[in-house]
Amino acid sequence: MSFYTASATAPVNIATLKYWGKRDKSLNLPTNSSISVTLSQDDLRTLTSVATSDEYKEDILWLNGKPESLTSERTKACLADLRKLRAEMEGTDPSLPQLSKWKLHIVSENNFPTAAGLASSAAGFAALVVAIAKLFKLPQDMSEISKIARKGSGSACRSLFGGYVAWEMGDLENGEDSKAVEVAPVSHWPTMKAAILVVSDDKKDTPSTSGMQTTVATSDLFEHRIKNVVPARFEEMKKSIHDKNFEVFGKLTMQDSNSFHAVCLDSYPPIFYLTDTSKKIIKLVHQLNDAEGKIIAAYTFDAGPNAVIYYEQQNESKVLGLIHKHFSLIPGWDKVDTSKLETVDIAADENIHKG
Ligand code: 2P0
Repeated sequence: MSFYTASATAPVNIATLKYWGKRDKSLNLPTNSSISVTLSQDDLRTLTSVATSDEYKEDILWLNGKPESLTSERTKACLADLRKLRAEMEGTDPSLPQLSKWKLHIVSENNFPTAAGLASSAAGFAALVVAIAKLFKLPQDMSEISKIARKGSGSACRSLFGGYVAWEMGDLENGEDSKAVEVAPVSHWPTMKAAILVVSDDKKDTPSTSGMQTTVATSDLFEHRIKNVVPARFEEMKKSIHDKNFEVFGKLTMQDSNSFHAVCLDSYPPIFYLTDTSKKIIKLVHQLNDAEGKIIAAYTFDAGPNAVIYYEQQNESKVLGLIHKHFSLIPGWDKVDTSKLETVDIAADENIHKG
């Protein structure tokens, strides 16, 4: 019996310029480019181990200790692409073991509750694809591999890099140019921090994939967003990261979160992700920034009510102090579990994908 194994971890990423809308559903090709910040793996990450053997009879996945179906089209697309690249290697070097033909056993675990309302699919598909790419010893770079992770879940492609990451939408129909690239490593802006406010850990109302389809099909505002707003914002946000300009970065981040939730509201039927508590967090951050006379904190919300607040280390006590104070003062904050207010570091480059 021959037996090979590999492991990889992948962190969660939080978009500061949101991906919302597909131009091709099966290839997960987006209608706009996006930008994210990758969080530290010490805080939120998926660990995936894979094994392959000529004696395995079927592909099997265990997710957080439970057997899961490996029949989803997305997972199948990722496995097929990875096996195709391995088969190409085996074609040019017949001495290699024929791993492309063997079945896989996959074990995947999150170090955070799957139901925490935080995107787990991004880290999950990123770890799965990187672990198998390692097992197969694929020579492709991370941007190339990110195209495979993208087919699993769009946002997963961004979790293959640490620090600040762009997903370039590309314009080819086959998706060959729709990939993740590094904007800057975490070491470029070491004072950047993020706090996650878990407003609710309920399963989200409208799944992202169907929500996006509704928005693309029905929202007029969406057309405006992807044509007139995001292209310029994409360039401005990258520049703000290169310049380490928190005021610009923070303002663009908040504006883009608001724009994304506006197109959700403009969808028909409307999609609501923000709750009253989310809106109170938005107001609080603006009050704080107004009182400071400059932007020192920036909120962003994904397809759910939980907030991620970006700030710089030197402002931590001001930002977190105010949030803690208001938990007890504002009606509605009692729904927020303060024990879940976490500060997380931004991913350190050297930690990414260590198996
Ligand atoms: C993002 N979100 O850029 C945006 C912001 C949610 C709001 O990517 O269908 O799970 O798997 O490609 O990546 C969530 O959608 O969707 C998402 P699929 P995905 O992070």
